[in-house]
Amino acid sequence: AAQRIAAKATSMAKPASKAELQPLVAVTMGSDSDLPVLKPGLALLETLGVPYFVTITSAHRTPARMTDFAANAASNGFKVIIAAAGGAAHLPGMIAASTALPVIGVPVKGSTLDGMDSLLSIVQMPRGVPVATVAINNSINAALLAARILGSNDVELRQKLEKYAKDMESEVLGKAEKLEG
Ligand code: RP5
Repeated sequence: AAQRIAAKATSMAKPASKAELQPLVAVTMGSDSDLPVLKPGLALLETLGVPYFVTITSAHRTPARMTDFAANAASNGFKVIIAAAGGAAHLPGMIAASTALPVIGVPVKGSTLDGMDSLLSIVQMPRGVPVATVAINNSINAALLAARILGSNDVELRQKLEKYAKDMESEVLGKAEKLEG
């Protein structure tokens, strides 16, 4: 399975333009039903030119695959992992238990409990096993945080993030001006 993930990591990488790039962010989810929540974050990674690999590893339905994925993530060349899950959302924490790479958890809102179950499952990690938890369904912030981690060692990426913040500021200022008349 490790080789399969490594091979797919190359074939399924979705860099903005350069297909040969090593994926730096591994994005995984507990179920394909989580994919719609992750889509905006994946699109942002593409916009930022951050090559990523996307897959499904369920903590409960495919525990061996999940552990294999996490344990081999660093040797597969990934630098950051984004893990999304809903309900009893053990995936990000279990991945963090099997790798020393930074893990960003995205709590996915399910059909009941408004995502509070996912949020608490992901954020309440025991001391020693950190997961950086973003807001419920906020894959945009997961992508931005992953990019910031990579950007700490990549000036060009950091400049793109600075531009992202500037654009956001201009947008809000424009709206405020319009509202004020
Ligand atoms: C979790 O259970 C998944 O992350 C998903 O959010 C939730 C429901 O999964 P499905 O029943 O839709 O496959 O493991």
